[in-house]
Amino acid sequence: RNGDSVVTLLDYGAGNVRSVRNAIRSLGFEIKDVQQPEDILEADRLIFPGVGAFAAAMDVLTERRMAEPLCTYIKNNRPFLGICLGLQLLFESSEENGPVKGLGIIPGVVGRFDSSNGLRVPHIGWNAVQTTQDSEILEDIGGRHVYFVHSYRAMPSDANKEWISSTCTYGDDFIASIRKGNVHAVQFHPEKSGDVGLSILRRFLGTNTSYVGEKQTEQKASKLAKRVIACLDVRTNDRGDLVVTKGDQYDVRDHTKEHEVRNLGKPVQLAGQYYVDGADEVTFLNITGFRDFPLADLPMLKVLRYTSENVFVPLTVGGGIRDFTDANGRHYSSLEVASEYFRSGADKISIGSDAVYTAEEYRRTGVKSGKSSLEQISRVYGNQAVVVSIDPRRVYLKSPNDVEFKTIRVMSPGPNEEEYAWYQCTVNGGREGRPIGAYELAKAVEELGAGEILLNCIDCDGQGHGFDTDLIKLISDAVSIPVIASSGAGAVEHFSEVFQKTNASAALAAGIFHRKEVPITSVKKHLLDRGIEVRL
Ligand code: 1PR
Repeated sequence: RNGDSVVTLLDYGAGNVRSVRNAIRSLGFEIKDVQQPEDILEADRLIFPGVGAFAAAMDVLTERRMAEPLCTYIKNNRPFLGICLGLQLLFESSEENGPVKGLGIIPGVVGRFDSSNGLRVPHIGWNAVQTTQDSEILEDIGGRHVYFVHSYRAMPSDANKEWISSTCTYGDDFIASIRKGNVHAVQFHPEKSGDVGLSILRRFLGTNTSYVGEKQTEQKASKLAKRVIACLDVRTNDRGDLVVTKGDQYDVRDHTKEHEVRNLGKPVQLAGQYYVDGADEVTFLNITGFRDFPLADLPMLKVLRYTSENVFVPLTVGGGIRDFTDANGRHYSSLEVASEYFRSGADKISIGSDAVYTAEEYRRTGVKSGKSSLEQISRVYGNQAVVVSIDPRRVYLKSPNDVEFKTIRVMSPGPNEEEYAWYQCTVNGGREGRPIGAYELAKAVEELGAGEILLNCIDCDGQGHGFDTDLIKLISDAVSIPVIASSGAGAVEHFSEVFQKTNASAALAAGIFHRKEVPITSVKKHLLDRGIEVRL
């Protein structure tokens, strides 16, 4: 074994570091896991991808007697790369469920983003970094977008300024990376930052090739980019093959005699293509997850495993995330289902039907039981890992007083000249309407711990007439977590429209990408021409 190609990984088992492993392997390196404290001191290069909550991570490091060798390793100026929490833990303390003491190597306190001025927290997405000193591994990266997902951050101060190698602006200027000698740490996720991220890892690993993309001549003021997401609705067709399908208002069968499930391609292959085309994220929805038991649905887990080997942007998976009792009476909790997805390479899971029942219950009782899928998964993996997917249908009304739910005055009247509408939530892939509106659901799930909302609209799905901007404005103004606009994209103009008229953080499309009508690059270029910040 050639020692030069081995990287030591400090994975304390708190979450998904599969993508870090995949990224290291894709660069031709082998991974040696830290098994005991001594392995840290013997490492040639150490990568520490922190996951989960600050306090829990410190507890594990202390219990396993790893905190001390880690501090020694860093103080000896040995090659080190901390990622996300792996940066935060180097500071003196964190306010996350605290104050909690950190490793105390860098002066400063890690605090929460201030959401009081309407800033959406968590900070999720592609934001540009400004390099402040020769950071070595960030060469050529200043002004480029990298992927962040976090609610806490360390702030620059006189006491820590010699450590700072780049900053990023989100509300305030916070520390995006540090460097002193051979010690590096980044708040963002290089393993999820596409080519730019891989080039950062490559440089840390010493293969020192420059970033091959277009050279950035000047650093732009950092601004969170609007994300363009490719969505793959996945199910098994009548022949038993797992296919990417696409519905019209959720009907995925052809209008022919055979009535077959539309087949638009293979999930792993399409996801790989969208990554190369510049998708900022890829979402898989197991659209028959409400029927089948997801853990029996091994093909979907395999899809994630294979996809995450080559796709270095965030992956979300949804469909069937709920408690389940199988035919033998064995009970699986939604947390087990989600954990299996995370282990297979998902960065976020998305909950649909189950979140509707939870929100209904919460509205009825006013009590957070703490036992719902949403609450449990968010508690263990953090709210940035939990998306709630809403499948609303527009219901026209003569008067806003006709229902107890939030209504809006519609731009174009309904079939009987109705001027108002509410958006009724549905479950089981749009098959059943429930007594709760999209507005009420969004507010409730935000309180219960959702980190993001994927906002579909059954009326617009697959129609290509544009997003329902009334609905998206209503929801994106009502919550302070990011909202992903979905359903109805048919042309590049629909993307600029949704970002200009609403506060959506991302726009998702399926049909136009699968049918190759509009490439992702054209969407990005159009947004850029309209002055909308995107990652190129
Ligand atoms: O309820 O937790 O099992 O989750 C089921 C998930 O599957 C939900 O996220 C739900 O939205 C999704 N789903 C269920 N049935 C369908 C269906 O189409 N029959 N797909 C379905 C929903 C909607 C979008 C679509 C956009 C963009 N797909 O994700 O990709 O509307 O399409 P477009 O750009 O072509 O207009 P659970």
